[in-house]
Amino acid sequence: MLTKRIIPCLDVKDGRTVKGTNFLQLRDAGDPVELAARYSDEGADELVFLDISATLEGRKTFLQMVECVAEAIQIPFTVGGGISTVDDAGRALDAGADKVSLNSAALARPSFIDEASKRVGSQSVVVAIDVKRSNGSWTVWTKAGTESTGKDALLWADEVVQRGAGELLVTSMDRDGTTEGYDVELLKAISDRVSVPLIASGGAGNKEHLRDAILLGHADAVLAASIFHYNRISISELKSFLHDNNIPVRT
Ligand code: 0VR
Repeated sequence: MLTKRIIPCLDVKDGRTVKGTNFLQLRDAGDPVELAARYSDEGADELVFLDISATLEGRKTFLQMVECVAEAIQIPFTVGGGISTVDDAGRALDAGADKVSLNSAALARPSFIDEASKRVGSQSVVVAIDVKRSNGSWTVWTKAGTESTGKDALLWADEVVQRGAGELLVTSMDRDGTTEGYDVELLKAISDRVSVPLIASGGAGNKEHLRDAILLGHADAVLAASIFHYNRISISELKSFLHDNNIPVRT
C-alpha cells in the first residue's frame, strides 16, 4: 500500500492565511510562508494553498507568495483558486508549485480540464470539488462555495477523471471548519468509483477523524486546516497514531 499523506491546507487572502467555518467568517491564521516552513519542518507530506483573494492585487501577491514558498520548503505543494486558463496554470507551476487545483473554471467549462492535463500532465492537475448535502444526495458548489451548480458530486467526479484529472480534492462544505469530522460517506462514495487518488477535506477535528477518512472513507490523503493552524494536533503525533493503527505513513 502507498503511504497515506498528511496535507495542511492554507487558504490565503491578500497575502495572509485565513480560516473560517462553512467557507464563511474568515479570520487571520498567520503568515503563509512561515506556516508553510513550519509544517514542512514538522513532517507534512505536501501542502495545499488556495487563493481566495478577490482582487487582482491579491492575485499578484499570491504568485509572489508561491515563489517564496517554493524557496522555503522541500515538499511538494499544490496551488489553487482563480486558475481559469492554461496560462494561469503555467504561471503557478513556473512560480514553483508542483500541482494546480482547478475548481470554478472547470465547472464553467469542463474541457478546461482536458486542456490543462494535456498541457501540464494529469499528474499536475488536481480537481477540487466543493460539496454540500441536499435531500440525500451531494451537490457541487462553485465560486468559493457561493453558488450551487445543481450537479451531482458523484457524476462530476466521474467526469473530471475521464477528462484527465490526476487527483481529486473533495471538500465537504457542511463540515469545513466545524472540527466535527469528515463526511466519510461522501469520501467513500467517490473514492470507490474513481481510479485516481482522493484527498479528503473539511471537518478534521481529532486524530480519529483522519484515521476514519483513510480506513472508512478510503482517502489516499487527508487535508486539514483548523487543527494545524490552531495547534490542536501536531503532525508527528498524528503520524505515530496512524502508524499505530497500521496505516502506512512516511516518517
Ligand atoms: P478544516 O475543516 O478546518 O480542516 O478545513 C479544510 C478545508 O475545508 C478548508 O481549508 C478550505 O479548503 C475550504 N475552502 C473556499 C474555502 C474556504 C473559504 C472560501 C472558499 C474554497 O473555495 O475552497
